Amino acid sequence: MMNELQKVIESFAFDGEVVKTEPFGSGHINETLLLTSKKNTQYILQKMNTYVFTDPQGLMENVFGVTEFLKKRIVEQGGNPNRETLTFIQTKDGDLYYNGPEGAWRAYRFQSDLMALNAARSPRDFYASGKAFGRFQALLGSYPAETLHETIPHFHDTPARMKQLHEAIEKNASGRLETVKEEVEFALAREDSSAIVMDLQEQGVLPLRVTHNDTKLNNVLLDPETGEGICVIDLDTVMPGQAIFDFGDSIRYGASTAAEDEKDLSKVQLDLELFDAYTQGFLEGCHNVLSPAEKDLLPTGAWMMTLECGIRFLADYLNGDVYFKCDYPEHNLVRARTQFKLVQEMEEKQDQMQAIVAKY
Ligand code: ADP
Ligand code: GN1
Ligand code: MG
Repeated sequence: MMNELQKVIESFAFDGEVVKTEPFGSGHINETLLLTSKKNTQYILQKMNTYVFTDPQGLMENVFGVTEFLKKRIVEQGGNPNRETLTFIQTKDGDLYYNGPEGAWRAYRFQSDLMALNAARSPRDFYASGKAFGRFQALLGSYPAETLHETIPHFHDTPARMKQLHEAIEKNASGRLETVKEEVEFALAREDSSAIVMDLQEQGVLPLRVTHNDTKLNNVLLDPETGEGICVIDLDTVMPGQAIFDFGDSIRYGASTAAEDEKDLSKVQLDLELFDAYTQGFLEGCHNVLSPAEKDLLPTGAWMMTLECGIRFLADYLNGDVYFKCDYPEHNLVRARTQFKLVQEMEEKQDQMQAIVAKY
């Protein structure tokens, strides 16, 4: 009898019989597999996390719309659309994804000549990722935002994330509340400042743009030879959002001197050289579409994304690790602590960050 994974694989229009299947990448949300066919073609097969993404059809319509749009823009600019954006593989029935008792699965062509990094090897890598995310946003500048499904409502609405933390504290589903008093206090001490960006958005000071919303370093593929940022991936959260949050989430993850789950907090600092490199790359990639207010608020975007991510890890720890993939029981708490350490670093280095932004 055919096992479940085989049945999923059979449903996609791959070129040649799949002969090898291996776990791949280090994303926190989806289950990612690398497939190799008899013809030596490789594919990424992903089981979408439907706890996180409750509308896989809407999500895949976004991915379809965005990749088709990007391909056209890339061709206009004389680029290679198959290299510079994701190409997904339809099912044999012509659907955007496979939906069955085995879950919701989608497949992409594997970009075997590009690489994803979990940490920048040098400021150059980080500059390159900034340029790619900036370009991504510039390319989507004329995308019809009203056609996008909101795949995760209130995704970067920090006050709403604060509310979720309050709910997690109240429920204390994991019974861990007693052990995280210090972290909870740290987060709640910043509650009053958590609405700054949403308020400016409501006042029309900060415009909504079509943004990526998950701009971790490992969500852009680089050319291993030239070091250039080529292809932005992980398009699941492309939605109307804040440009300063795309900037900020990259800084949160990539401008730290340590990994997101480093246990030794003395190793976790904000690296201003990396901050500088990313700022330069992002602004170049954006082609100066950002308003003076947006530029001025780039450091705030970094601070807010780091605080928000810390809150999300902490809330998930209290909820019993239902959202982010964890390798061990304290994983989410360790992650929350690195984020809060970075928040503190950003508060201390605010003037230096502002001076770097002013340079460009
Ligand atoms: P998650 O939402 O779990 O982060 P991603 O879509 O980011 O899932 O995929 C996880 C990892 O798989 C990426 O960080 C990258 O290393 C790799 N990956 C995903 N798609 C591709 C692709 N088309 N080509 C090459 N590598 C890919
Ligand atoms: C998740 O999917 P991945 O690993 O690229 C998360 C981001 C967080 C990040 C923290 C859909 O990103 O929002 O910032 O983990 N994605 C989703 O590392 O929640
Ligand atoms: Mg990812």
